[in-house]
Amino acid sequence: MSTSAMDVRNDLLDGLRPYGQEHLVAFWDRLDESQRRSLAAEIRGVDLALVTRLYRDPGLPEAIRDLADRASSPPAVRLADREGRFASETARRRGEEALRAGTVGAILVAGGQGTRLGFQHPKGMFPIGPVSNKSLFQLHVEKLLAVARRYGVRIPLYLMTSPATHDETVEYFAAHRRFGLPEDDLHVFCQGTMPAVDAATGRILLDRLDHLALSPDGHGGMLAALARSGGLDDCRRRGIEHLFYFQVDNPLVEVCGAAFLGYHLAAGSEMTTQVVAKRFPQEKVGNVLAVEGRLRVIEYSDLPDDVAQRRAPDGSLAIWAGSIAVHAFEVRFLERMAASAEALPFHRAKKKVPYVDPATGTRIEPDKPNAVKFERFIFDLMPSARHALVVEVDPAKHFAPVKNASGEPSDTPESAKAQMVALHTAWLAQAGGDVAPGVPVEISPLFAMDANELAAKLTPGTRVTSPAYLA
Ligand code: UD2
Repeated sequence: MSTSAMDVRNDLLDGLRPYGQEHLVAFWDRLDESQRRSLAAEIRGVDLALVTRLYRDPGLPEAIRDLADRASSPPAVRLADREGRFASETARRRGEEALRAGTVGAILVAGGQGTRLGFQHPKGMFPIGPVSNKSLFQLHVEKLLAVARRYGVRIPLYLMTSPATHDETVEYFAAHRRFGLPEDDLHVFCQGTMPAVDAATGRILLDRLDHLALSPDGHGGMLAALARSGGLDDCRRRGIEHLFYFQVDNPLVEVCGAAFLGYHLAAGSEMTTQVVAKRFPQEKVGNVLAVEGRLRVIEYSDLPDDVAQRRAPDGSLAIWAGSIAVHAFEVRFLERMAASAEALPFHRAKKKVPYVDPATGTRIEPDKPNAVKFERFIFDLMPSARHALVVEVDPAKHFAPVKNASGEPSDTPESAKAQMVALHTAWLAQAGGDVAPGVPVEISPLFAMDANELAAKLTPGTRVTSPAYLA
């Protein structure tokens, strides 16, 4: 080993020793020059004091039980009442004013690895159009373009990737000319990572001899990454005051919905979140709770089962409001939060993470959870908001998550496509058309964003008898 390689190793060891992480350079002499450089850079990028503190910290469970015991369900405004009439035209008009004034932007988080779906590319590339086969990314961009066109403005898209999805996402958008989004209106930024640690010892895991087991730091990583990438400055420069936030995996999301934004604005809310009425206690959505006048979200996996099962006197779920991870943020609120390192706590999750055995250098595929991963969740900003608001939406119109692979019982590509077809079939019926039973129909957002827009374009009496894509 050259003297300089020894120096680098010794230097790294000095930093690692106080935290008991010396094993990370155990295979130094087996690495070539470029592998050493990349491993050294990865090690230097880790906040070892933070990782040590997080591993030792008992985590949230006790605090969460305490919170859950003091919590009640939040009051929520309803985007549409049970009959489907808009609860408030005033809210819609307010949202439309902001859209027309060009003060609204959008953030799409797409850094997740989509492991459950079993798709080998960024989830946004997954083909979801029931007839068109268009991808989630294309669908989201077309929705954004349709809103921008309706209000005669440009709406910037801040798109978050992770190291696992970044390059392929960028190439995909370039290959498709951003699906029509002007270059200036797409700001792609990459979130940070956190190392996985051995659950029994707290040692950081090596994924390969020259590479740490790193994974995205949760969608809460958006806050720091948006600021770091210049996204918040870009908002300020363009006069964007509010950001509509959504996840890549929901093809039914109403991107920049005017009524939703209108409620957010009318309430002077710093953070507004969409919820659905949970169908069963352990549904995989965040639970929105009110604790001593502050709203917060407790993730489904963190909510103790007995608390989730609690019932109101009328038999309905006491904790009923499920966050579908669609939010509106005031940009000034994000700026204030981004300035505070402690704004978001880390959550721990036990996961199966393949690793290199530090004693032998062999790679091991564990058959049960062996590691702790640390992630931040963006919804943890909610208690810090001076004003926060909950808006209830109809899941049939707003929520069709694509989480699991085909064949699983729920939240599959098939269930999402079926929901899209059902909604578009209903729009056609409302617009005076008719679809033969069992025939799939899909309406491009660029053709119509709702039943009213469709009615203006459809010849009355239109009958669809074979698979149709209206574009
Ligand atoms: C998320 C919410 C859950 C509910 C549900 C609705 C969390 C922790 N849970 O559950 O409360 O609202 O969605 O569908 O938010 N992502 C990143 N970077 C990351 C991790 C995730 O960009 O490091 C993105 C990911 O690409 C996806 C979204 O965040 O768009 C949700 O991630 P998930 O699938 O891990 O969350 P899930 O389904 O457990």
